[in-house]
Parts: sequence; C-alpha cells; structure tokens
Amino acid sequence: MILETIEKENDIKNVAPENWNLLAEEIREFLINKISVTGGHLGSNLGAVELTMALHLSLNLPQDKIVWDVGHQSYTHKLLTGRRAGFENLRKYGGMSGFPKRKESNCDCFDTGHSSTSISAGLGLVKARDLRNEDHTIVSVIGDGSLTGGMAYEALNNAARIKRNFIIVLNDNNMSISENVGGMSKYLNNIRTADKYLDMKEGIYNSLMESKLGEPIVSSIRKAKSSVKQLVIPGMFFEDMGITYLGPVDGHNINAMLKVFREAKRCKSAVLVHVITQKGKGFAPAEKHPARFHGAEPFDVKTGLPLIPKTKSNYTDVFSTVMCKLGDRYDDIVAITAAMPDGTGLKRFKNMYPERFFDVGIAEEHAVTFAAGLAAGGMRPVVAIYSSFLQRAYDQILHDVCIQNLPVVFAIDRAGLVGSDGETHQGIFDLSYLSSIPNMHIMAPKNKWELSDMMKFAIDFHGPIAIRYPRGEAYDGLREYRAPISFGEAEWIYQEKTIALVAVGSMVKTALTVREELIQKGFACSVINARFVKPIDTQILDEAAKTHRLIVTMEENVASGGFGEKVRDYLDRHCPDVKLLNIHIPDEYVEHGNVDILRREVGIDAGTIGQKVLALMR
Ligand SMILES: Cc1ncc(C[n+]2csc(CCOP(=O)(O)OP(=O)(O)O)c2C)c(N)n1
Repeated sequence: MILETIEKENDIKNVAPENWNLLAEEIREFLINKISVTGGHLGSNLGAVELTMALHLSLNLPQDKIVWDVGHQSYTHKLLTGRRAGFENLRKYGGMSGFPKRKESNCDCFDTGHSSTSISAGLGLVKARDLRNEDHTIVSVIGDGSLTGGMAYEALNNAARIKRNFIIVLNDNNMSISENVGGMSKYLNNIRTADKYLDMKEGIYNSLMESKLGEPIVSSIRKAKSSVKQLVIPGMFFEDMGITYLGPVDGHNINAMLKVFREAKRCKSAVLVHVITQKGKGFAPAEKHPARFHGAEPFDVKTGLPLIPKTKSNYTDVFSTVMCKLGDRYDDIVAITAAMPDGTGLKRFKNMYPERFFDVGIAEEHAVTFAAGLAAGGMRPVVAIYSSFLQRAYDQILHDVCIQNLPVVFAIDRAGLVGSDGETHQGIFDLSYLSSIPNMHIMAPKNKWELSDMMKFAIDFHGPIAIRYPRGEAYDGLREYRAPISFGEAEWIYQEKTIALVAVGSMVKTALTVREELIQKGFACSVINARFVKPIDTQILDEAAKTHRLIVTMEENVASGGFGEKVRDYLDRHCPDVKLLNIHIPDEYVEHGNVDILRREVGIDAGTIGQKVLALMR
C-alpha cells in the first residue's frame, strides 16, 4: 500500500509519479470503506482526491497554507498530513473532526464549516504574510456551490486589487449539495461545455502567436470589450475584474494541475485556477446520486444503500408535507431555500409548485431580504434555513424583515444539537439571536403534530415568526395534546403541584422522563409545554409560581439570551418567592459527536436534570 508510506505532510513527494494514480485509487478505496462505517461527506471528498494530491505536491506544508471552503472536502488533506488513524473515529465524540481544525493539525491553517469564507480568510492570510515580509504560498479552495455565496464576491472584489500572489482554486463539479443554481453556475458551465472547443482555441492562439502579427492581435483581442475575446480566453469575468484566470483544467489529471499551479505561483496578483472535477468520482452510487452521498449515513459498500433504513419520519418530512398542503390551500405561499432543497424538505414543494419555489444558492442573507421583498409585495414567504446557517442573516432579519414587521415565516431546521458536524453546525444560538429582535416571534413544537399546527398558525400570522425544530426523528408521543395554537400561550401537559417543568420544543419529551423519575421519588410534578419562546406566557408562569415550589426551565439553547433567562427576569420581578432552575447548554461551543453523548456532556439529558432537581428539593 502506497498510502501506508504516507505518515506526515510532504511524504507524498516521495511517491514516484507513475504511482500517483495508484495512490489516488487507494485513497478512494480507503475513504469509501471508512465513510461507509462512520458516515461523512463522501461525494465531495471523492471528487477532490487528485486536486488535493496536486496541491500537496505543489506546496510545502505547513509553511504554505490551504484554506478549504466549508472544509467538508478536506479528508484527503487529512490523510496526507498524518491523520490516517483518525478516520477510525471520524466525527465521533472525542475523535477526529470532519472539518479542518487548527487545534487538530498545524497543516490546518483556518477552521471552516460554513461556506464562502475561504477567499476572505485566504486574503487575510496573504495580507498578514506580506505585512510580516514572509514568503509562502496561500491557496483558497472554493467549490462552485460555495461561490454562490455573497461573501465570496466581496472577497474577490477586494482580492482583485492585490499585487502579490494569492491562489484561488475553483473546484467546479457543477454541484452544490443538490444541483448548483444561478448565473455564475451557468457561466462556469458555459466555460466547461466549451471545453471541446478549447483545443481549437488553443490552435488559433498558437498559430496567431507563431505569426509576426499574432502577438498584437492576441493582445488587442484580450483588451477588446466584446464577446470575441471569449473565443480565445475563457474566464473573462474574472480577468475583467483584475483576477488572472487559468484553466479550465481537468481536476483528475495530476500532471495537468501541477503545470497550472506552477504558472499560478508565478503570478503577482490574485489568480483563479478553474479545476473541473466530478463529485463522487470512483464510486458508482455516489456518481449517480451525488446529492444523496454529499453527507452520507453509514452505507453498504456493495449497494450504496443505508445500513440503517429510515423507519420513522423526521421533522423535515413533517415540514415538507405541511408545506405541500399549505401550497395547495394558499396560492400566495412561496418557499425559499439557500441551496438546501433536499435538506430542508422543500424538494416536494418545488416539484408541485415550481414557480413558487426559489433556491437562491448558498446565500442566506439574500434569502432573507428576498423573502422580505416577497412579503412586501403581497406574498406569504416561508424561508427554510438551518439554525446555524441563519446566523449569517442576523442583520437581514432585523433590518429588512423585523423593522418593517413583515410577515415572513422562518422554518428553522436543525435547531439544537446536530451531532457529528460539530461546533460550526450546532443550532444552539437561535433562541438567543432571534429573541433579542423586536417584532420577532418564536415557537417550538413538542411533537410532529404540533409542528404541523404551528406552520398553519404561522402562515396566517401578521408579522415575522420563527418555528425552530430539531434534526432527526420527530417525536410522536403526546398525540392527544392538540389544543389549537393560541398566540403566546403555553400548554399544561400535566398540572400538579410542587415542581413545574417548563420545556421548550424537543425538551418536552425529556421533561416527561424527568417527571417519571421525580414521581418515583415522591414528588408531584407538572409539565408545561412552552410553545412560545417569544413572547413568553407570563400568565401560566404566574399560575405555576403560585402552586409550585420549584420551576425548572428546559431548553436546547445556550444560556445567554435563552428562554430560561427571560423566565428568570420575569419571575425575579413578579414572583420572587418561587425557586427557579434553568436547564440549558452552557455558553460554550459544543464539539462533534453522537447527540445522546453530547446531551449528557452539556447536562441537558433526563438523568442530569433529575439529579439537579432532586438536589434542589433536598
Ligand atoms: C452558510 C452555509 N450554508 C449552507 C451550508 C451547507 N452546505 C455544505 S456544503 C454545501 C454545498 C457546497 O457546494 P460546493 O462548494 O460546490 O462543494 P462540493 O460539495 O460540491 O464539493 C452546502 C450548501 C454551509 N456549509 N454553509
């Protein structure tokens, strides 16, 4: 095995060129076998094997730096920098992260997880290098999907001015998680499909350059402000901005890439190398279903089928179904996703109402302001975005939606702990960042029927309203508790005495387990389903404070700015005699791992809560 000879960074340089393709094959086999057990980002990694090898052959790590956009495609980079053993525990609690981590290796120069940051971060590293008179190469690797994010253009706009070397590798596989969308994608596609004419273009270029008059002609074509130049030079969009464009080059041909990277390193400017790759390359099921294998659960290597077939529906499925029903009932409902039609469950809505569905690319900020525009124009927009990605659109929520009190529904999926993607993806801040915004309203369902009811309530609501629900299986208990949603009202699940558990969304299920334990220990215990996090139901709190000795708030959100803080603020002022215990995630970042383990680690599991309550009651 050649792969076994690679123990650390730069060892790849000892592999003979005639063995490079063999090494690429071994890496693919390794990744398929490991990811089939642990789960992980398979398709993007299979597509970036040769590209990563070529970068490692061209660079000298850790002096030279590679910034991986999103970072989900960095597995080969991890393999080539001495982290082969880490794949045993990839994305497991305490194990290796699925994303670049500075604390994991000095070959990871910048942590990522959210998209479209690599050019900004790379440019910062370039400026730091130059100001400190250092001399090394900095490469940002960005996918065509991530190039749909606004931040990438802000960075390109800045990078265009620099007079020192900065390499941007555009890893273009024509896919985001799902099919890539938009004008830039179309532009890149045109370059790619013009590939067959490239030989002809090169022929024209070479024969022109051979003749005496050739050079001035080529130079005036380069300067010409017409599409004629596209005949000779692809990538004029970047060239016109002031960024040198090289490519397109076959991202599975190492020699071809080495040649272009050599040229790129000589440029005294920002240079974009356009590399064409295939997502899922080398594994037939992933080539055929690139979206499904973007982030794969453990699967059977022979068939590509999931090892644990899905039996129960998750919250995303429930959202998906109710959106289709609402789409039928109201013809002014529109749905917006930022590049996640599959992940958010909007694909069915897209198929049923294509003209009322919008995939705006990985552009959460734009998605929110676009929704505000739709609402101002008389439509009923539903923006479905994961909790952690919505962090990006804070100002748009405040400035464009909430100041104008526009009726935009925010469907916030993956709220709470998400597990193996780790710190960058945990949805544990949304209650805090949303509830500080005037005019915003927030709900969280206790089970799958309540999500459906809340969506119906939200669609008729007169202002901004958010519904946050977690990743994974939808809770199907408490079906009989289905009182109509009434604005700002919580719901008694059990109304007793002594201890009142006031739980938000996913924590209602946990509260039922805690209650069982407390009852066994001889305490009467009520359970309140908060339903609304903003506004909080002060009437039910007054009532609970009168009849209970201890009130316990429970939420899957950090402490600062969360539900518990609001309840404490209210009770301190109005019911100072009742004891209060706040259960929440500590104000820290939570790393990757199995959600049940993480819940225990952060102290929001039933066992830990029960112990804390009992300690207080004693
Ligand atoms: C801000 C943000 N929104 C959404 C995502 C989810 N996401 C992860 S990878 C990805 C697609 C990236 O496509 P591309 O850059 O082309 O990389 P590929 O996987 O195709 O190699 C998306 C939408 C994210 N990581 N960050």
